[in-house]
Amino acid sequence: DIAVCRIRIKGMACTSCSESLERVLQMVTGVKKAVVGLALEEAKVHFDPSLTDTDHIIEAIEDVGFGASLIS
Ligand code: 9UX
Repeated sequence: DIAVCRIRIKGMACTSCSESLERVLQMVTGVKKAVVGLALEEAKVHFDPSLTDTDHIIEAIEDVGFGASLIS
């Protein structure tokens, strides 16, 4: 199965931020697809729940210096 979550992202200032965060998320084990919206301050992440979870995804975002909190 694939799950989808939405995460509020704080601290992105330009498209390089959102593009690099997308690449970071796509490298997280279990993440199948990640789309980051700069203006929306939001990431939509599709993931395999047998391989990762929202806590891990949020940690990966915080590790590269952005704020992250689960929306849904
Ligand atoms: Mo843009 Mo983001 O100049 O950390 S890459 S602000």
